[in-house]
Amino acid sequence: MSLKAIFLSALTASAFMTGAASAAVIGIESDCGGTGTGLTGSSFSCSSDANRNDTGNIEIFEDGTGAGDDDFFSLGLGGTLVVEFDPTFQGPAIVIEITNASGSAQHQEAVEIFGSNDGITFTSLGIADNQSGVNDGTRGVSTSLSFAGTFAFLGFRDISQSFFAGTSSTDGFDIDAISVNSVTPVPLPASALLLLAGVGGLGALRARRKS
Ligand SMILES: [Ca+2]
Ligand SMILES: [Ca+2]
Ligand SMILES: [Ca+2]
Ligand SMILES: [Ca+2]
Repeated sequence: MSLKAIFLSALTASAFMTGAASAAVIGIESDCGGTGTGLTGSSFSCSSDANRNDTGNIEIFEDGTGAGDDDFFSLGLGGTLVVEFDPTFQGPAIVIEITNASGSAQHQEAVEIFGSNDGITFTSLGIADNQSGVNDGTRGVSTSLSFAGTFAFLGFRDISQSFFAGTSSTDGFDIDAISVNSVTPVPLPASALLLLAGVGGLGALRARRKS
């Protein structure tokens, strides 16, 4: 089964929340809350807490704004998450991580973030971690990631153990909320539409003359 088919078959409206009025998140898949993703690594271990394996805890915003609400999804150590958007998005992307305490040094966690346009080939966009992000003073650490280009898929792969040697993390990077900037499709100007209509009319005329 192709990844696209997996996304569509796994699509459930209740599985995620969208912040924008025009819902443009068309799929979400994860190792620990679903059936795997195009980013799946050789091994991963998920949280033993079922609530942390619920991707519905991730609020997704597409207007560049957004805030966490303290419930979250744990990627799992080495685990991945992929969200598909339509229309596409551009940077910056914001991800809000949850720490057990403000800037907890015991639960160091990090994630590599990827972009893709086909859900198969992923490009690394950067890394977020809960030690260098902006702490909101309670539990959320916000990281804003700038990158070039537009993408349809946003991917995450937990790298806590390789990024922080000796971390005590047992369930990897914890995602409270995600925000991207949707790329609004540019409508064709009226003159272009008239031109297209004219070209179409010409073709019809030619077809009539030939017959
Ligand atoms: Ca929530
Ligand atoms: Ca955490
Ligand atoms: Ca965690
Ligand atoms: Ca949340």
